[in-house]
Amino acid sequence: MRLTRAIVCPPARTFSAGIPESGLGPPDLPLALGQHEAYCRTLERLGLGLVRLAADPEFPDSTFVEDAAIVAAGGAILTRPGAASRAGEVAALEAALRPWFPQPARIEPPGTVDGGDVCEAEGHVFIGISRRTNAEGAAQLAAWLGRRGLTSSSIDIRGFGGLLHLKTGLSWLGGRRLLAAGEFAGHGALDGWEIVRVPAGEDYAANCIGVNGALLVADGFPATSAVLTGLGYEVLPVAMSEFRKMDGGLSCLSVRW
Ligand code: CIR
Repeated sequence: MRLTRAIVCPPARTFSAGIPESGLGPPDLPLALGQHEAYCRTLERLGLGLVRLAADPEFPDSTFVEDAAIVAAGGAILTRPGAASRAGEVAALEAALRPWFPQPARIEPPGTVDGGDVCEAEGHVFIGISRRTNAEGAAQLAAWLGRRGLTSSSIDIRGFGGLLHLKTGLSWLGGRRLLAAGEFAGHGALDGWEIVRVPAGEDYAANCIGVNGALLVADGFPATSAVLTGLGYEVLPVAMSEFRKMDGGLSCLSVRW
């Protein structure tokens, strides 16, 4: 499917006050802003028109826009992010989506969903049950996807070595092929799918995004890039070091459709 739009939001001056788990230390804001701009330019080069939100210092994690809204099968659903400090991020996504999706669906309490737990793969959607996405939220999302003609299945990742989100370790590469790290590789929930394993020591590279024929992959993971290039993908390396420090991956910096 050809993508035409993406919503992005640069990191705010409060970025380093976001939820940290990586243990990699605080991000360098000027470097993060440069990396974000390079990410945006890559999307634009690939033909996407960007909706650029203003940085919002009230929400330090608001650069990770994918957690607050999901676009699938021609519709949009606003999430209820699982971290209380992120609940207010949804309003900006709702406003940004309005010109295309004037009446988005919503995850309702007590459901919680982070978009990072949602991996669409050729008409099927994997939903991670995580510390952020609960079973009720996953069920609401599955029902909405079903009404839009998409099948879905859930995977409980809470025992997966501290993974924050499903897509921290799993990405769709196109067709029936998935890129998987850690416990995902060999997991029964992915039976019937062709699994490309992320080489040892490069788990962060599991979060990649396909955009109009190219694959954006985090820079600095040469073994993963080599595997993907060998499979025939056009790999575009994107510097992500400062977002990684705040547990963010490539997918979470945009909502694409
Ligand atoms: C958080 O803990 O919510 C942020 N610091 C990182 C969110 C990353 N989002 C994503 O991978 N989808």
